[in-house]
Amino acid sequence: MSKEYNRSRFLQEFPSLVEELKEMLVNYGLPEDAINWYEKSLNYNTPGGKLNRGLSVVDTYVILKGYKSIDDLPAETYKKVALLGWCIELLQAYFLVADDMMDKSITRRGQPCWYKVDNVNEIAINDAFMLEGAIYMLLKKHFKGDKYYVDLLELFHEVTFQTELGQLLDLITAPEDHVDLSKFSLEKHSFIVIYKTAYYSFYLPVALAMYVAGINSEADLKQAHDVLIPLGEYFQIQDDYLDCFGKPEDIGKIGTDIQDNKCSWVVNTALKIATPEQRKVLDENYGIKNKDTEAVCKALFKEMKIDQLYHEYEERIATELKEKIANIDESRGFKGEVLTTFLNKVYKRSK
Ligand code: DMA
Ligand code: MG
Ligand code: MG
Ligand code: MG
Repeated sequence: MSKEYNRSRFLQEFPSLVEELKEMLVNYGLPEDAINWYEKSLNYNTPGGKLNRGLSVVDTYVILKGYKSIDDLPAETYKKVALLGWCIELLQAYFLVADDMMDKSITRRGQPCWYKVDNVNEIAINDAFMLEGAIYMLLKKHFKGDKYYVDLLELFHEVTFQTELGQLLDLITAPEDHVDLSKFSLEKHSFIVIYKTAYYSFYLPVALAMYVAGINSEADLKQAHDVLIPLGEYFQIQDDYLDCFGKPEDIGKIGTDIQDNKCSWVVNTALKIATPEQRKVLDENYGIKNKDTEAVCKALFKEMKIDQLYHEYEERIATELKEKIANIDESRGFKGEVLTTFLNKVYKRSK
């Protein structure tokens, strides 16, 4: 399966979804300027990323069904599975539009954050809601007749709620006006990232494909969960690492975690090993909206060799996950290969 081919095939599906959503607005009698606004928001916020989550639904389904490539799928089946992939991308778009406002970020995917675009501002809040709303309009239109329709709805609802729990804890652990590093810990970090990232980015695409493929016993969903959640935690630890150590050209965004007082893996790892002097530097410089104090923190993280600790963590977790995958019970139809594919996409990524 060529990665580029799968991606372009997946992208080809998007314009028709935009048309379907616009048609719904036409049927509600909305005026043209509102329809154009929605179209612009959909196109600006949904397809510009790596599309890993959406593509994963298709990849997972192909593997579970034992196909060789996406071209072996009946056209109708491809459309349905790709639609679920786009629903995750819409969920991601919804979270990101809101996340960038809450994090006061400047750029996303190499362009200004949506709320930073001229004339958008706080309307982005409603645009975020409408990106989420698109998921349920599309699911109803395309899946209402399927016996797993309610499973899909419940899964999207629960995973959305779990993500919001993670975002809540992320935000209240990083208040803007008050830096208190004693509120941080690697345990709290683990909870935040599992909820704010791992569920929707890793468990959701696989669970969706499993429902469509009919491989959906509690035991198999749990097997997927038990690898994908720690894998998602690893992915967000990479996000935290890249926020500090990555290049903006690679990651498509400018890191804000230090200035935003974020409970990131980087600062938590530093806190765990800091000498009293290093701790004092962090207390005085972390979480302040200022480039100079940010540079002081970055220099300290370099001096403390946090990047080396990150690479050690990366090797440790990859080995652990490979072992878990090797022990997957495939007797009910689930396949460890689904998880290996995910691990290979994440391992040592730089963007
Ligand atoms: C993002 O966390 C989580 C969600 C649910 C969007 P983040 O703020 O670390 O993401 P980013 O670094 O991409 O803004
Ligand atoms: Mg953010
Ligand atoms: Mg955030
Ligand atoms: Mg981040």
